Formats: sequence, C-alpha cells, structure tokens
Amino acid sequence: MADLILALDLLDPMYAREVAESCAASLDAIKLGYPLILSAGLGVVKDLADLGLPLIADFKVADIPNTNGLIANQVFSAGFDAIICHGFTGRDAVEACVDAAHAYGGECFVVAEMSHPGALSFFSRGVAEQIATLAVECRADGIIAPATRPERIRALRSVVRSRKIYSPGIGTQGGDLRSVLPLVEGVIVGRTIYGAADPAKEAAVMAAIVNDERSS
Ligand code: FNU
Repeated sequence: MADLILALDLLDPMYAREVAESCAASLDAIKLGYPLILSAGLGVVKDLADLGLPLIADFKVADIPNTNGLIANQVFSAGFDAIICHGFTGRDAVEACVDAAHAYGGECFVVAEMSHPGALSFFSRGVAEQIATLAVECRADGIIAPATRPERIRALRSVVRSRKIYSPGIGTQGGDLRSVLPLVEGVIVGRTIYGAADPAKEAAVMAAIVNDERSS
C-alpha cells in the first residue's frame, strides 16, 4: 500500500500552490525542499497546510547533533509533519532529528541510498545497508531508497523490515512506477507530475495506478 507523494520543486509560490491544489485529490502527501522554501520562505508551509495533506521537509539535514536538532525544531514548528535527514552523519546526528520529530509527533526519514547515478560513488559497497541499519537503531520511521534501482530497494527492505520506504526517482529519473509500487510505502514524484502539460491529470493517472496496486 504505497502513498503518492508530490515533490513540489517549483520556484514560484503562486504556481506551486496552484499545482498542489489542482493535484491534491490524487495525493497522499507533499514534499517540499530547498527550491521552493528558499524562493518562497518558510511561510509557504502554512499556505499549503489548508490542503489537508501531510507535508514532508526534504532538507536532507546533515550537520552535527546540536545543529540538526535546531533545524528539526524549526521544521516542525513551521508546521511540517515529517523530515528527511542524511544518515552518513552518524548515530548522534540522526538521533537528534528523530528525537525532535517524535517530540512533535512527526516522522523522520533517513536517506539510505540516493537515486541519481553519481550516488553509486559512495552509497555502494554496503554503505546503504549500514545507514539503513542505523536508521532502524535510531528509531527512524523509515528510509529513502532509489526507485531507479528496485533491486536496491529489495536489499534495503531486508534491513528495515516493517519500517517505511519512500522512493524517489520515478519517471524523469527513469524509475518505473508499477515496478516500484509493490516494494515501498511511498513513491515520490516531482517533474513527471508538475512538469506535465496538465499536472492534475498526470497526478490522477498515477493515483489510479497506485490504487490499482493497493487493491491487487
Ligand atoms: P523528480 N530526491 C531524489 N533522490 O530525487 N530526496 C534521492 O535520492 C533523494 C531525494 C528528491 O526527479 C529530489 O530532490 F533522497 O522530479 C526531488 O525533490 O521526480 C524528488 O525527490 C524527485 O523529483
């Protein structure tokens, strides 16, 4: 049972709002990252809150524990429901994000392996498995794993077991929605939806595929 999560990487806050609103009925959550927040400001979180969808902060937080905690507290006070952090920073830094998330009743996801080709320079050779293990030990709610490499999602599933896997890289990056859906709890899709001629229609097409998989 996977969620459809829109990566709203648009720079114009008015257009971002328009796209989010038009796609909302097909979505389970919206992920916001540096592109929109740096251009629109943190206030955009409150602007989008009335859509009634969980909002995920994709800041890939990667600092020392104290700074990670400060960042995570800002994220949750701004109204986010979940945060994404990096795991290579180690146990204490990841725990700072998880603790802040849980203190707010929110969730923390740890990037175990990234979806782009260059990610293989460092995330291969067992590193992703180690990060996924750390995520579990730190009581993270889930990990991020690449839709571009379904075999890697399967390998990481054996580490995280029942914890969630959210997976970016569908469509534009080459990942196949139907192949990835049975493997994860959420697919993260950006350009394939917001770059389409009719984003609401594209989101509805993807949501129908997600629902098919849910009922199969
Ligand atoms: P789209 N994202 C990603 N790969 O693509 N957070 C990762 O390994 C990762 C991510 C994000 O390609 C990326 O920043 F950890 O347009 C973007 O916001 O569908 C989204 O997922 C993918 O966007």
